[in-house]
Amino acid sequence: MILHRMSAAAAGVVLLAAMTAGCGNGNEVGGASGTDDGKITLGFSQVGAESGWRTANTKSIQESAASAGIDLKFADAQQKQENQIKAIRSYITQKVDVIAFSPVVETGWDAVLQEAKAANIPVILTDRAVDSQDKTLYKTFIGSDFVVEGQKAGEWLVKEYEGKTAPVNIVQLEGTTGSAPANDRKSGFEEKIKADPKFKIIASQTGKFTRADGKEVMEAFLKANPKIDVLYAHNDDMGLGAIEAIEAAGKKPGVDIKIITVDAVKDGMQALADGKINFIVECSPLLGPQLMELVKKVKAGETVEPRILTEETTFTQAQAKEALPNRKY
Ligand code: GYE
Repeated sequence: MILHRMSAAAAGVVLLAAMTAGCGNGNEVGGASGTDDGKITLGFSQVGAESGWRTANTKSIQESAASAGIDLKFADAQQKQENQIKAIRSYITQKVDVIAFSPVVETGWDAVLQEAKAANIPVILTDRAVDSQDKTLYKTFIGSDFVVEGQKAGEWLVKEYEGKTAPVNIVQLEGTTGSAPANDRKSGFEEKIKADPKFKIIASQTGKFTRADGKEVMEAFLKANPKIDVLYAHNDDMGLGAIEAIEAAGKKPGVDIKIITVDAVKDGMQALADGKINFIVECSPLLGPQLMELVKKVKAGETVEPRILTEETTFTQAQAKEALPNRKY
């Protein structure tokens, strides 16, 4: 309990530092509401800076707010729900026009979303979902279908091992525990492979969507399991960390161990083109322009679609080589 309180206090300090550090560059949580200059003010609570995907997503949101003439108040929650709740409460106090956020985990949002609703501030979910039963707590949810992404990963694997009967030992690096992409990429993948008993998930653990944790967990997987045929990582960064661990163990990533990841950020695509990853399911982080359109619409009181899906594709090694030169993130 004491420990818990201490970590909450420490997190508060981090958030405060983020608030002050952002001053003057349009990133601050604090400051007066921007409504007096006639501009729309958007309070955005970001998950963190855990991956290449997230960096590209933040850039997309900041750049498109600037070009849409929207006053953006931006806070990085360092992958902590308590920081996101604090940021949202602060946006409510500042009476921003619209709140948008990418929820780090799916559960536990109803209370703060009810506060936003009571203050008449529309909320837009970007990238990740919440599990609230009350759909009036937010106007729309814009982002990918993570179940479909997991299914695409599973379908590729089923095809890759078509006609073979030997057991296929799979290890899985899961995203942040309790997050929508970790839950859904896992269930979509497992759904596609479960019909064939040769596919065996022999280990599955979170690597928190980061390179460092991906590497560390893969090291442990390699030590505990002499025969790993396939790695399924819920994002490129964990896959890239795992590649380092595989190489350090004297094995060839992409050959001795086949690797499937999700995102298709530049570093992932490069590893795919280099033959170290075998297949990537794309997840686009470029949500900024659509988000700003939605912000304007909800501010104007227009009705918007409750679910807006991002279009995305998949990449083989040959397709990655072709797409790399024009890749934006
Ligand atoms: O795949 C991962 C990031 O929520 C879709 O979060 C996003 C995921 C993305 O950390 O790299």
